[in-house]
Amino acid sequence: MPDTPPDADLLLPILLVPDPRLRAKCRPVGPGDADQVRALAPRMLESMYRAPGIGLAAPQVGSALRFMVVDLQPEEKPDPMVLVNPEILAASAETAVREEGCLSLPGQYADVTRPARVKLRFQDLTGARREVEAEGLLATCLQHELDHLDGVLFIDHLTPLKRNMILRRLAKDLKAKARE
Ligand code: K2U
Ligand code: ZN
Repeated sequence: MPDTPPDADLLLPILLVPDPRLRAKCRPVGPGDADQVRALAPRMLESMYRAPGIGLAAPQVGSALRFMVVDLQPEEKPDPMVLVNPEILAASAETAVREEGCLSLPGQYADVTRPARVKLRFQDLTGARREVEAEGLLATCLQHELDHLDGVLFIDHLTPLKRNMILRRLAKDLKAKARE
């Protein structure tokens, strides 16, 4: 067995558009799901760090449960967040535009307008109720991941013209990669 890094077998494949599981409307995490969430969350974090990325939502690894992981500074001092059953309590009327990408649409980027500040309520892995107020990249990332839990992708916030351009380019890139 080649000397694979210790956490390599932890990695989960990240689903790519147009996989229908990315369009799932995820169901709330209940007490019966605790073991699955506790088993998946660390593997989602490993897969996210390896991508690299700063966020990953359960449907991106094929789980239709409402939870996501986020870590804005994976390199320096990792500060992983696991957000279970997250919901937006408040969003600013003020918006911000930021270029977004998505691990499920590799190589595709576009400007997306979203509320500049959001307040989320969620449960952490211990089940404790938490709240977080975010602005900047964290606000963008949390809203991007929360969209995933409703089967919404960042391209759904674009004009149909831009969305179709990205989908065509992605299909071409993935076909070319399959031929390599
Ligand atoms: O959900 C995902 O696919 C991970 C996303 C999260 C994200 C998208 C847009 C803006 C912020 C976060 C990204 O692929 S993570 C890659 C990345 C890294 C640094 C800055 C922005 C995006
Ligand atoms: Zn994404």
